[in-house]
Amino acid sequence: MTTFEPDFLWGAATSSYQIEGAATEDGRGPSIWDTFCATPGKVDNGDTGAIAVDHYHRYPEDVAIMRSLGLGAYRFSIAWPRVQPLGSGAVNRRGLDFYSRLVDTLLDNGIQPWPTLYHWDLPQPLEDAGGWPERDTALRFAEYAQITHEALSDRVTHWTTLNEPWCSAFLGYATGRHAPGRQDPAASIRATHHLLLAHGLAARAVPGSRVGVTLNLSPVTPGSSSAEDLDAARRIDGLQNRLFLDPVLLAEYPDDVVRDLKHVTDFGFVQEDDLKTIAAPIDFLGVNYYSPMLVGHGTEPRPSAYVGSEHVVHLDGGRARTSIGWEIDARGLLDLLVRLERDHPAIPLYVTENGAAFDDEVHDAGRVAYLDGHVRACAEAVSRGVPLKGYFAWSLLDNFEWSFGYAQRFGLVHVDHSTQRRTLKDSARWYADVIRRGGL
Ligand code: GBH
Repeated sequence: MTTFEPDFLWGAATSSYQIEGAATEDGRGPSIWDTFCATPGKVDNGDTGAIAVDHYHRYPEDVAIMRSLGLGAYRFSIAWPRVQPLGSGAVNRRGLDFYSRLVDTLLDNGIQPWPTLYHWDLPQPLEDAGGWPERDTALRFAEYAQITHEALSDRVTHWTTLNEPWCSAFLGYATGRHAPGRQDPAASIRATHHLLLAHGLAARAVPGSRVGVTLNLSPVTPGSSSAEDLDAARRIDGLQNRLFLDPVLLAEYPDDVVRDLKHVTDFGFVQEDDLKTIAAPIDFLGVNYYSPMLVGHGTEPRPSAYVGSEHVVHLDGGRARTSIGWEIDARGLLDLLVRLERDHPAIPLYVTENGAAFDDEVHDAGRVAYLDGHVRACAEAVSRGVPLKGYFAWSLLDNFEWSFGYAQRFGLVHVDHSTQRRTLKDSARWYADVIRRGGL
C-alpha cells in the first residue's frame, strides 16, 4: 500500500469561465473568452461558457459533492470581470459576494478554499486597451488582487496568482487558439513578461497570506541524441519551463531563451527592478501536468506556439492517448517533480492540475487508470525527497474545455449538459477511497 503523510492535501480543481455560467448576472462584465466564443469558428460546435455547468447557481450542490468525496481543498478561480467589470476602477460587490458565499460554504463543509486570481478570463476592456502585451494590464492586476485579497483574506489562506501564464501568452497571443485569438509572436513575449510582472506585483499585494503561482510544465525529451534534436529539446524546455521558472524563482530570464528569441523581440520592455518584482518570495509552486513532450528538429519551419522555434517538431512517443489526443505517461510527472526539486530545492510543490479527458459517461476505467498511475508517481516523488504537499485532480466536473467546447470531458463528476444533472463517475468514487485511505 502506498500512503501519504496525513497532512497531504487532496483536492480537485475547476476554473471560473469553465463552470460558472451566469455570464451577465450580478454585474459581471465581459471577458475575452465571452468575445472569443462569440467569434465564429473559434470554439468547436459554437459552444460558449455563457451557461457552462451553472455552478454560479448550483455551487451548494457542488460543494456537497466535494464533501461527499472528502476533499481537503477545492481549487477554483475568481473571475476578474465579476470583481471589476471594467478591469479597473469600480468594484462590483455582488461579484465579490458570490466568492464570499462560496468560501463560507466550503469552510462550513471543512474544505479549504484555494482560489486562483487569474485563469484566463481577462476583462474585455483591458484587452481593448492592448491586453497582456501592455504593461498597464499588470498594474491593473495588482489592484484587482489587492481588492480581492481584502475581501476574502479573513477566510482564505492560500492564494494562487496565475494559472498557466504560458497558455495565456502563447495560445492567446501567438497561435490564437485561445482568447483573445491574436497571432503576433512579439506580442506573446511581451505578454509573458507582463503576466510574470502581474504575478510578482500580486504576490506582494497579499501580505500575511501564503502565495504561489501555477505553471504548466512538462519534461521535454529529445527524439534522438543528434545535436539538432538536443537543441530542439533545449529550446522547448526553455520556452515551456525555464522562461517561467527562472524569473519567478531565480530573478532572471534564461540567457539561451533570450538568445533564441532575438529575431522575435529584444527584451527592451523589461524595466529596471522588474525581475526583482517577479521573484517576490512565494510559498509554493503549483504544477499542472498532463503529458510529456518528445521533440526533434524539422527541416521545414511551421507555425508554432513555441515562437522563434518554428523548426521544432513534436514527435509521437508511441503511448496511448486520451480522447483529447494527449499521450499518457505518469513517468513524466515523476521526472518533472524530481527535476523541479533538483533545480529549485526547498520550494514546496503542489500538483494543482492533473487529469484526463475520456468520453465514458460514468464507468470511466481509463480515467481511473490515468489518475492511479499519476498518484503513484506522486508517491514515488515524495519517497525520493520531493517536497510535494498536495494533489488536485482536474477536474471536479465536466466543463467547458476552452476551444474544444463541451465535447471533451475531464470531470470526476459527469454533467449532463442539457439537464445540468451531476452523477459521480467511477473515478470520483475511486478518488474518495484514495482520500479516505490517505493513499492507494
Ligand atoms: C489546463 O491547461 C487548464 O488549466 C485547464 O483550464 C484545462 O481545462 C485543462 O488543462 C485541460 O485542458 O497537444 O499533446 O502537445 C492545459 C494546458 C497546453 C496542456 C497544451 C496540453 C498540449 C499537449 N495544455 N498541451 S499536446
